[in-house]
Amino acid sequence: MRFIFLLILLILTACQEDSPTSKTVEMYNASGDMVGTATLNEQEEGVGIELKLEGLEPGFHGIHVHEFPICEGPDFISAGNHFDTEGNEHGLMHPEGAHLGDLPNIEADGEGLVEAELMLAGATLLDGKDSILKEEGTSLVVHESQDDGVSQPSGDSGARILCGEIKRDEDNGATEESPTDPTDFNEEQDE
Ligand SMILES: [Cu+2]
Ligand SMILES: [Zn+2]
Repeated sequence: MRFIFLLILLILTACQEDSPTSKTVEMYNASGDMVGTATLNEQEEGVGIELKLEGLEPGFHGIHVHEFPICEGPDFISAGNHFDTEGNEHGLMHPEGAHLGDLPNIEADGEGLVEAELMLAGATLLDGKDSILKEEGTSLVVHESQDDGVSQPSGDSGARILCGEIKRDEDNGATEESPTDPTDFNEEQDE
């Protein structure tokens, strides 16, 4: 019984470590209004992104992970360039691409809503050079127009219209799956 108790303790400790496997990012527009969320999940192929947005112009929009976790409107230039760990060219269709932060375009429907699931292949929320949480973190940026997949430096996707900071912090993410139901412990200790 003691062994199981220790095992549970170990698991709980592991969950509370710095690297979350899931994280919710709030997305803001140039006026500073929150217009949706991106839920990031660590998966085998990379980081899965579940995107829910509103208030966009109908049609396609470029979206990328940018290198700094700083979303200062209205232009979001503070987010820096695309997140890139290999010195690649921009674009999922570029022969010398792509940036690790490059993603396929998203499409807003006639009401300006987006519900999409994307995969940031090769990236991770855990430690390492391809971690989108390394150093201070990164950001998720949505553009005014569609990314053509080849033009430098950003696929001719126009202005940055939404931005969300992807970073480690106490009030977001890591806490979601840290279960501490004290009754679990009591049951074990009764033995
Ligand atoms: Cu971008
Ligand atoms: Zn790029």
